Amino acid sequence: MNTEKRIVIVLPAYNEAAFLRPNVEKLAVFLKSRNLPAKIVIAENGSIDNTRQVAENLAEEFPGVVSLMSLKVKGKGNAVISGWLSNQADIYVYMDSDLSTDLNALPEALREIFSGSDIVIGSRYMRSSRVIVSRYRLFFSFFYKQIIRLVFNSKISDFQCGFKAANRNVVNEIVPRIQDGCWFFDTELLLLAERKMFKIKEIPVNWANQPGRKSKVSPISLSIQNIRKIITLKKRFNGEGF
Ligand SMILES: Nc1nc2c(ncn2[C@@H]2O[C@H](COP(=O)(O)OP(=O)(O)OP(=O)(O)O)[C@@H](O)[C@H]2O)c(=O)[nH]1
Ligand SMILES: [Mg+2]
Repeated sequence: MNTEKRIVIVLPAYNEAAFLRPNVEKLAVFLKSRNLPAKIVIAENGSIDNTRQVAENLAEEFPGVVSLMSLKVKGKGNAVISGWLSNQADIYVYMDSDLSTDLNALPEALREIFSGSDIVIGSRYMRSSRVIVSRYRLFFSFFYKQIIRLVFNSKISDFQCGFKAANRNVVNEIVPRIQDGCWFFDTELLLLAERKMFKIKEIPVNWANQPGRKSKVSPISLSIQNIRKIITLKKRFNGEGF
């Protein structure tokens, strides 16, 4: 894909030392093979393994392509939001650094943004999506999205897939209004954008957990936290007259 647009891809990374190098190399090779002049920003905070060192080495080995942001505040949302807000670009992408979403979604997402979508999200719930996930995780994730759809009257099918792209309007107008810095941030992003009538396009993705990697999420405690966050956001929407 030949593009003059500036593309930034933020990879949130926390304790990813074991997987970061192969994944960043894979992404860099992919970008080159597709002629995509994107910058990769590794957004790391407080890892207790040597993720930061691995990221520094990668930034040295891929000058002008890979850079590192070391953040003080914890949370995946904070990492993505800081990575997006502190880089000038035309298109902003984030993907989980374990590359659980197949990279073929990237050119498709960019094409959709070029043709006028404000936000493109990977969805694991479309007919042609291919997803390898345990029934246990599937249960929580399905239940979560159904609750959100009901409470907020949303049309979105997957709030939490770790693959999203947005244009500059979204980053200027919606991202600064996100209040959650952890796991709820992308649900908030999508609900705010949907309310403001931004054009959101869902694309099917192939999705699988990286073999051997342990998730950083505990579904039960996350569900409890999320219920509180849903109530708070609903109140905020009512109060602010969104
Ligand atoms: N910078 C930063 N990144 C984080 C933090 N927590 C998680 N991440 C990153 O966020 C991405 C997603 O983490 P996962 O553990 O796969 O969580 P998940 O994808 O929501 O859950 P699974 O469905 O179990 O994979 C990975 O790239 C993590 O390294 C954090 O506190 N800070
Ligand atoms: Mg994951």
